[in-house]
Amino acid sequence: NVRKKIIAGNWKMNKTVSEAKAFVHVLLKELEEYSAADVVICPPFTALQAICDLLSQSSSHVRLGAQNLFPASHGPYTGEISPWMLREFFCHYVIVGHSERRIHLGETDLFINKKVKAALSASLHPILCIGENLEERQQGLWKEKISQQLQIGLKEVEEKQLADCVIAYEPIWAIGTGKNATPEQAQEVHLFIREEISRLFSLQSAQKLRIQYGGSVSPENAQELLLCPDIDGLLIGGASLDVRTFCSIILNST
Ligand code: G2H
Repeated sequence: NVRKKIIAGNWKMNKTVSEAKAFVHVLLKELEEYSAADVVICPPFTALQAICDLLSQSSSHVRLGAQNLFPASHGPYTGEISPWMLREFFCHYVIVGHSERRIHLGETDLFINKKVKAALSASLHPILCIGENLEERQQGLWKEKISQQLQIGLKEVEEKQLADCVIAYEPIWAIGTGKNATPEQAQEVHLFIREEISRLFSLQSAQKLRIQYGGSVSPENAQELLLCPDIDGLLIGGASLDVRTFCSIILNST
């Protein structure tokens, strides 16, 4: 397995600028010279500038990610942020299609596809989130759901651009519930995602693509999830908010 692990913290709507700075000070100390896995933090937009400044003064490998973007370069889109605005803060990644945005803001697969393409055209790495809800899992419909989210979400993405994408499998029933998918359940879906990517693109591209797991990741379950052959990293919400907890997951992961 040549895929480098990628561990990202999704802070969601948490942390003021001063809280974010305090977190990053400790993070940079704890992860000084660490490079075994790619580490990404995704703060709210309001903290991007402050964190960008701190990262630029350090030699750390920690990367910055945003939690969302709007698929246009500029224009009359009140309250939205363009890919180029994120590039100003040296964001490398951007989360796209998180289930919380699909649920609370009505984002559709087609709109998410526009965001994936907008991110790629601005040289940002989209982290495309997909995953089924509890009902779909109980009714045995998760394959159909995942397949549709991939097919539409990655529509018109060129094969060479796929190398810049990350997929995050986040079963909705496991998000913020304290009830993570078992390593067996997650591995089964991750393998299915890789097979779908192989069908949509090629086997070679599928083997290179990094697929993260997200949903109630904690220091207790992170290691066993990461040991699964098709789990290439983690997208961590709640457990990324405490810097010591987040670092312990990273430092024990490789
Ligand atoms: C899933 C995850 C991070 P949590 O949304 O994206 O959050 O780890 O709190 O379940």
